[in-house]
Amino acid sequence: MMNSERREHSRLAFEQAKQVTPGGVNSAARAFGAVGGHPIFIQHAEGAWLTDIDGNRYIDYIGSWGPMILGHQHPNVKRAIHAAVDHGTSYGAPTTAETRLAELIIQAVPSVEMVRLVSSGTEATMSAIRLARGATGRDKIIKFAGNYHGHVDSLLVAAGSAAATLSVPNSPGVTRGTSQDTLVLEYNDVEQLKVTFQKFPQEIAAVILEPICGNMGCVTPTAEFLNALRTLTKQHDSLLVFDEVMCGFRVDNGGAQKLFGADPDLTVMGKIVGGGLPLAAFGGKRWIMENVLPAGRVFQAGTLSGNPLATAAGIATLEMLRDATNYEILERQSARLAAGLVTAAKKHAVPHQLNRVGSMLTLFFHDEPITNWSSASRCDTQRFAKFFWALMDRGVYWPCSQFEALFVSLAHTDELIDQTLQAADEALQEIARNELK
Ligand code: KE4
Repeated sequence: MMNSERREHSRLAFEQAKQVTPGGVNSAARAFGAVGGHPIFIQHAEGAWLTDIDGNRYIDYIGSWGPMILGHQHPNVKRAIHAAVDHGTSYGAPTTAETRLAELIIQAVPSVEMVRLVSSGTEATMSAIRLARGATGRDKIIKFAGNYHGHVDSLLVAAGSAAATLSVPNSPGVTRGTSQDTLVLEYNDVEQLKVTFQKFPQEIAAVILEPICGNMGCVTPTAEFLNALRTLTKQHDSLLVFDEVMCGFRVDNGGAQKLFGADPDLTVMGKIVGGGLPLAAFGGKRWIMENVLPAGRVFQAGTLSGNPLATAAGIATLEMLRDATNYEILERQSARLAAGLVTAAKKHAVPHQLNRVGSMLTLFFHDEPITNWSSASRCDTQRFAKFFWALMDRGVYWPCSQFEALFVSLAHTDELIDQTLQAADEALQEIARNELK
């Protein structure tokens, strides 16, 4: 059993980091804001393991927020990066590796006929939104509460007045001018989608969604919702944009669209596609993508786009993931973990819901079905925080928010799943006992 004293170096490192970096982190998601305490600073990662700077080891269920589906330091990925680095690190000129990675993406993702590589998921969604507006000549974008698409100004919005579905900025610095063309609807609400298209006929450039949500915890679309999205966007000449930054290559080699048999117009990808290095992509139907500069007039560029080291890591990762047996292994291991978590929660009478698609899942601390942001937001986040730290003290590193998905990798063996379930059982027992006091 570990305790906070054994994270003293991380605590001191955090104090030092806060002197030079806002909040001591380079991404707000890592600051442990939702669970309290301080983040742990990582020294080493290998397979399914993280080691912090105090020497504590953890079974890792964040996997760098999704990219590490093969496990940390997979030999194929390491070999590819080492080979690439001997030829330099960045050229600002095209390479055949970028074409190879684009071909692998196009072969895997059913709706994608052309692709542009960028350096982050945010950059990919920002570019996809600009492209959708440029290709349709329209301004309005529909997004859904609880969906996160990176820190794109026009998507950093919250539901405004429920009636109008008009949005309001949800960060200082996002102007009303930027947010006024973004409409925020409730995920899985078909009626609201229909009404909104009727209200803004011929004004909606695109609808963007996480086809499998990870950013309110794991939430899946109903078949009715998916059908309505495709039918209404086609009917109104709007584009359907799947943000598969998280679920792409995660739930299937072809992502959520392959799993659901969906046919979006544009797809945004990230995380796994870069094999753990900074690389993301947006792609889709050829007639749309050929609007992107210099083929077309929609501006898009990037110094490190298609970086040689990142494309090497991405190619090695996607080549591995072409073997469907990987997804059979991920399904088996993830199903074991999910079943064990439910058994433990039931055993200790802790209200819970577990949503899972393949190797992305969330144990929600709530007893009603979690189908959208309004249901997810009713989770007991205090209880989640206790669970998080009880797992950390038992060497299991869970996502540091109730509103995130956890990820199982190919490195999560039966033994590690069992070790995790033992820790989860003790953690849930501890919660149940403390709450009865
Ligand atoms: P990045 O800019 O962080 O590479 O990607 C943004 C993004 C876009 N779309 C989806 C569906 C995403 O999940 C993300 C980023 N995900 C978060 C975690 N849920 C990244 C964690 C972080 O920001 O540190």
